[in-house]
Amino acid sequence: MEKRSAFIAIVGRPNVGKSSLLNKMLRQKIAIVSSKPQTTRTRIMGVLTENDVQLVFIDTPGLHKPRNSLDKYMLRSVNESVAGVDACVLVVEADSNITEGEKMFAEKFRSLGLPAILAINKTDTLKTKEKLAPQIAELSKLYDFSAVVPCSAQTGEGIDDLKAELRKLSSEGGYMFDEDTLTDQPERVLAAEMIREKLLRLLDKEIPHGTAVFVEKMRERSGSDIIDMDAVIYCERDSHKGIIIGKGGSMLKKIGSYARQDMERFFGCRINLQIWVKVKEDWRNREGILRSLGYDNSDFD
Ligand SMILES: Nc1nc2c(ncn2[C@@H]2O[C@H](COP(=O)(O)OP(=O)(O)OP(=O)(O)O)[C@@H](O)[C@H]2O)c(=O)[nH]1
Ligand SMILES: [Mg+2]
Repeated sequence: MEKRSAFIAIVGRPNVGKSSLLNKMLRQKIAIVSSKPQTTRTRIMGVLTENDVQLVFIDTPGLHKPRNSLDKYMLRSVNESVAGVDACVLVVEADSNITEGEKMFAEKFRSLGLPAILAINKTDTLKTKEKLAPQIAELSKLYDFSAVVPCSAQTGEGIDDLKAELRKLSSEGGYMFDEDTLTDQPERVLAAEMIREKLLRLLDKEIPHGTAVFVEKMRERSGSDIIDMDAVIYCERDSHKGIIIGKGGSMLKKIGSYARQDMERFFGCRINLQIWVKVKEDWRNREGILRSLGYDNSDFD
């Protein structure tokens, strides 16, 4: 059979479960997930090669009104992702109202003539499925979706249907990447993201949103299966630094130990992780710093 492929952007409002769906479809965790909105900051590519079809997913930051340069970067990265793909998955939460976000995406699909599938995620939270039909009817007025798939990234319900619908949108012409490609994220970035996920999980409110994580060193110790890693957490204020470190270093220890467990599972070896916390005031508005931390708009110019 001729090999087929498709580039697919996963889009939607913050916190609807875009990254969770990507991980579930790939059966590998490459995108971090948290209960706080605006978890994903960059485009993350994940590749699934199955049944002679290669689906190349682009996970995108949840769309929201930009308040600083980092937000503007995120918004641009969504726009650019949508412009360059064969199809989109618009993710919404079951039992939620239509907002400006969905309307804006529908408008974008229309202007680009882009096929889109509507994924209604978190169906596990519904007590009965009665609410699905009216929600589907409302959303279907926005756009002529190629398919509507109720699903749950948590239980796996509907995930195979979603993949099957996406395969229908693929075209002939071979694969874009090697069959065993999983992601375009370098190992250092994956490791830094694992640390940022723990910050989002363990710290309250705005503090994690004002952090960036950078892995400065990642080196295999010769003759052993240990990787030595140095990472820096940048935050915006001295007071935040204190909170991230915690009493007697207790919070930083917890962050490091959870992140290390994830890394050891993913990389399949032991990790010796050292983390420092540094203050860089207002980094989210400083283009030079954004660039040095990997939030680089120049790819888009
Ligand atoms: N109950 C339930 N929770 C889910 C499901 N999918 C995702 N979640 C939860 O929803 C929250 C957000 O998930 P993410 O995957 O980070 O959402 P996102 O859309 O990528 O968010 P941003 O990157 O911030 O735009 C997390 O707490 C997930 O555990 C689901 O199917 N059911
Ligand atoms: Mg995400």
